[in-house]
Amino acid sequence: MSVSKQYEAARELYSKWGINTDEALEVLKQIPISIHCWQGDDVTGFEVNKSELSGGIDVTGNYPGKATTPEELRQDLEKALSLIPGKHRVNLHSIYAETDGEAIDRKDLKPEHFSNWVKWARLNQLGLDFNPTLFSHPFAEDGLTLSHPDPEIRKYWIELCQSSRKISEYFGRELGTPSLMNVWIPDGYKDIPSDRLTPRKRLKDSLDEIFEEEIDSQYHLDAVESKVFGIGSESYVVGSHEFYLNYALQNRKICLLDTGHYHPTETVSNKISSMLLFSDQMALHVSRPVRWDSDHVVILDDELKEIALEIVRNDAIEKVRIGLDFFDASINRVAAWTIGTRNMIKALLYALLSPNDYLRELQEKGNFTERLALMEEMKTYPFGAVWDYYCEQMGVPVREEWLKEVREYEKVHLVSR
Ligand code: RNT
Ligand code: ZN
Repeated sequence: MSVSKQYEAARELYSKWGINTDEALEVLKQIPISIHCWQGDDVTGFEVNKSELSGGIDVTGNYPGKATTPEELRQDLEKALSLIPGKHRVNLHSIYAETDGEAIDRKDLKPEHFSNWVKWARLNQLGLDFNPTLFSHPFAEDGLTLSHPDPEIRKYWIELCQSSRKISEYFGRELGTPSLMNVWIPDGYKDIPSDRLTPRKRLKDSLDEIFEEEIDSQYHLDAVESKVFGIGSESYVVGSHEFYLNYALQNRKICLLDTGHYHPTETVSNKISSMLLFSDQMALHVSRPVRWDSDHVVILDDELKEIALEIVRNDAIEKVRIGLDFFDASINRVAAWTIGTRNMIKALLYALLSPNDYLRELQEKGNFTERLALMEEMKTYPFGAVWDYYCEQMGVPVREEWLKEVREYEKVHLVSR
C-alpha cells in the first residue's frame, strides 16, 4: 500500500479521538531542533593549537570519516539535514571558529571568525545557537574554570563568555532568530570537598560579570546548564541543578536541562511542568545516558516520548528550546545525527497524536482505569504511517531509505578522509 493510502487510513483512526493528523503535521513543521555540530567530529573543533577533549566528557569509538575541516563538517551536516524533515538550527561551540590558520586565543574570537557559518546557515535557512567552550584548554586542565580560585584564570573564562555573547548576538542579528548561548562548565572535584560554598560563590560572581551587559533578546538569549557529576568530578559539581535553577530564576536566565545530567532514576520529563510554572522559557539538551552521562544517540524510548508529551501537553512548544547533545564515534556520524534528530521529531509527532485533552479529563475525574487503558492502546495506533507521510511530504527519505544515502555518502566522501 502506498504511503498516502496508509496515511488516509491512519487519519481516519486518529480522527475518532478528535485528532486532526493534518493539523498535527502543520504544528510539527514549525518545531525547530537545534542540532549540535559536535557529533560530526567528536567534539574536536578547528583550533590551531588543539587540546585534548577534557571536562569530564568522553567520546569513544574510531569509526572512519570524521570531519576534519569546517567544509567537511558543513557538508556532513547538509547531508544529515537532507534526511531530516523540517527546518532546524545548528548549535556551535567556540572551537568551531575559522581563523585561517592563525592561532587566535579563544577569548579573542570575534563574530568574523564565524562568518562562514553564518553565510552557510543563511543559505540553508538555518538558525544558529552558540556555546563558549570552557574545556579542552590548558587553563581548564585542573577541571576548574569560572569557579577557579585563581582570579587570573577566572578572568580568562569570564572574558571568553563575554566575547561569546557578542558572537551569539551576531548570529541572531544576521539570521533573524535569537541565538541561545549556553554556558556549561566542568568545574568540580573528584573527591569530597571541604568547602562546597566558596566555589559556588565564585561561580555566581563570575556569571554576574558575564551577564552584566544587557543584550537584546531578539538576537541573543543566555542559558545555563547544570550537571550532577562528570569523570573527575564524581563527588562535587559546582554548577549543580539547584545552583542554576536558582540562578536562572533570580536573574531571568534560561535553565537548560541535559537529560544525561541527573541521577539515573530521575527524569527530565517530570521536571518540565515544574520549570514552566516559574519561568516562561527553558531549554533542553536531549541525550541518552547509558549507566552514566555517556551521550549515546537518542532513541525513541519511553523517556523521549514522555518529554515530547510534556512539551505538547503543557502547551510549551514555543517555550522549550529543544537541542540535542550526543556524540558517538563508534558509528557513522551522519547516521548518528539522522537517527537522533529523526527520533526527536518522531517523539514530538507521537505526542501531537495523543488525545491529550481527553486523557486530562479522565485524570481529573479520577478515571485511572481508562487513562491507563487508552494511553496503552494509543501506543499501537498507526503513528508510523503518519510519520512516513510526513517524511514523504517534506521531501526526505521514507523509513530506512535514508540509510542507503548515508552508505553512498560514506563510500564517496567519508572513506577517503
Ligand atoms: C557536558 C554538557 C555539554 C557538552 C557540550 C559539548 O556534559 O552536556 O553540553 O556536552 O557542550
Ligand atoms: Zn549538554
